[in-house]
Amino acid sequence: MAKKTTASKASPKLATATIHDQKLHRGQGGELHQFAEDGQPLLTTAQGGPVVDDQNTLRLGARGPALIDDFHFREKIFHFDHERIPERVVHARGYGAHGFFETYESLASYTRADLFQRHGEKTPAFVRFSTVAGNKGSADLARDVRGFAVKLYTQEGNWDLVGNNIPVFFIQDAVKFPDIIHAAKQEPDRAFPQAQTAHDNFWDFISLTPESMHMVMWIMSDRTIPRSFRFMEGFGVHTFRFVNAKDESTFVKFHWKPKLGLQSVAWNEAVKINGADPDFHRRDLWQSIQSGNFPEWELCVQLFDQEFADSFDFDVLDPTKIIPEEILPVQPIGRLVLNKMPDNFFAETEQVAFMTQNVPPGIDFSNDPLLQGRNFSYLDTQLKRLGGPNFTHLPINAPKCPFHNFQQDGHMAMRNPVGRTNYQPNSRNGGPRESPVQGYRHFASEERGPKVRLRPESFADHYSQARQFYISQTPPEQRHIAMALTFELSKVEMPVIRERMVAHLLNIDETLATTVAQKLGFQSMPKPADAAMPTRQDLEPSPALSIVERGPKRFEGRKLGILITDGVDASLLNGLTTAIAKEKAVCELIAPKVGGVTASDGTWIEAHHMIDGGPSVLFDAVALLTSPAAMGDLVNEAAARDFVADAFQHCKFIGYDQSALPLLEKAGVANALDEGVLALPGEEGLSTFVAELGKLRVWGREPSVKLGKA
Ligand code: HDE
Repeated sequence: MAKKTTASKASPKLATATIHDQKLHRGQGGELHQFAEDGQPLLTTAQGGPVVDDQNTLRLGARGPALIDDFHFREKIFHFDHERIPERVVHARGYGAHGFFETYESLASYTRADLFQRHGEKTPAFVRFSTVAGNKGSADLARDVRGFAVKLYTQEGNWDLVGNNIPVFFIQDAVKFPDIIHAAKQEPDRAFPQAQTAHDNFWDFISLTPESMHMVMWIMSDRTIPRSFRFMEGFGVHTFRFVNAKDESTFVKFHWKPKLGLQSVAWNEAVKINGADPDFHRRDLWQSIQSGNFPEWELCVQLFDQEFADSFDFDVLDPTKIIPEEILPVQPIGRLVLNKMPDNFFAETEQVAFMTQNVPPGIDFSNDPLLQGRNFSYLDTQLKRLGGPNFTHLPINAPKCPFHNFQQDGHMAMRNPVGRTNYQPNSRNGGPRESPVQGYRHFASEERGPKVRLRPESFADHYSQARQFYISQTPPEQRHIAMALTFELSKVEMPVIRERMVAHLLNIDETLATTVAQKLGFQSMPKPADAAMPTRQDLEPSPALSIVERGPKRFEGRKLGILITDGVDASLLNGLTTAIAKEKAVCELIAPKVGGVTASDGTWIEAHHMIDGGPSVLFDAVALLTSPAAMGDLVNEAAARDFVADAFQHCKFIGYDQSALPLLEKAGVANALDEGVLALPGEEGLSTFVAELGKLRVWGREPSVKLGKA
């Protein structure tokens, strides 16, 4: 039976356009600009050929086979088929932003690096934050280390400080990197779990690798579930060198300190955020930069000489160790401001290529074996990922200072030498030359010794700093470490792995070990693990290691979620939003229905979310501004009850007006009201609430809601 055929409805006019219908314009360079009938630029192929119909492929008859003559279709599909490049083998999921680095004062006595010579010098920057284990599409709040990679486009070439939000690493030698990463990522046969270390392979490797114990304390702490990229620290991890114009070296460790202070979320909250908004961290950075609230960090350094290094309890070349800030204070030397999102995610964030070996004159490496291995790996990985040696031609990777060399050809070469001379030395006095004065001089450290595969004795103590980290945490943070270990090990199927881990914990803290063992249902305790270094040192706690101790004490940069209903007291709502704006924080309104509510004075108030779409886990604190009339429906809504119950169990501040009491009751918290649940109405109520918000959480509540009972 003959079928009726219809012409494309999408763009019938385009399909019938002829060259006579087009408006033609010559550009300043004489190039032809073609416009479609509606004034939009004319769609062309990648070769510049005008496209007649982008809705229908070329066919033999309306219902016949497609024709190979259709070069537009072939080109379009071919390009689409090649849109993906390999994701990063680690740190696949990331998000970046542009900004600048500003130097406070000249550091000429320590380093000849051009960016540190002048007070107020501004250097363009690009930063990419990432998780490590998950694939590109994984959720933002996986429990994981965060990458904190900074590219500074200095006048003497790019400097990449490719750091993490944790100052130590799992392993001491780069040769173990493929093993730790294989173990952490999805198991190879089943390809799960995604973006999680809660599985046998990871804990098997860890429990057989005592050098990872310090890092284990960090990753089981709330550091691995940050509230925002904006509220986390960054670390260069390794010891580097500053080298001055006289070729004198000073050891340096780099720290990024967030201006808004540190903050993390609760584990139960992280799990729910991943469902409610898997792009939570991306959205946070996007929203704050787009609204002009530019995140900022200070670059701080710990500077020390060989004498300090020799006197320090641990080896400064060991990347599983820190130098506590209380022993060697950090000094701020400049600030990093992120003020512009990329125009195109792929072109910039995906194609940016960080390489630890990108250092300008005046910054040099130490012999940290992990750093040495990284210097080898990063160039290699870019070649694979970006498909050829010319990835430095991509704008995001190209230096912003002048550069000249004789490199040529290769895939996608955009810049090629002109003229006859593409070598040097040459007789035509042509092309760039090296300079013994201005060129990069590696620090001429004296090195000698036999060629060996040997771990130094000075790397052998794996427990002292792990314990120091643990005892430096506040009680809620210690509870969270115990809970995290229990959760992760509960997912492990081989009992021997759990036992081995508890045996290590016994070398770190006995109470921690017993708490975890009890929760895991151990009948008896194992023997402490054989330590490479039997005597663990009892180091002084370092309060700088606690997030809670370093809390911001203010609500700036945070978000209040206000649940409103029809009949909401308009002046109370107005008072609250004004007070929050004064704190340089943000409010979002959540209403029972999409759209908004009618306030007590009859005004229409637009809401950002309906309750299901705006659960309280997305906010740092919540307020309940309701009306008696709306309460009947609200108390019967599960999402509204969860909104309150979650905010309460996540130890958030809750402000409410009296009409919301039945909701507090239905959420099961009315009998447990504490200093974090505050009645709002009245001048005083409002200002007390806003002032209290700076504390961020009511940790004292945690044991009573059982969340924290490990
Ligand atoms: Fe990386 N790491 N890494 N790493 N790393 C990569 O390079 C590697 C290590 C870090 O946003 C890869 O471009 C080895 C420590 C960040 O694009 C790869 C070793 C620290 C990023 C690589 C380490 C890091 C990477 C994968 C052990 C903190 C993301 C894709 C010796 C100081 C950068 C890529 C971005 C990425 C190798 C250990 C930080 C394969 C061999 C320690 C932030 O080259």
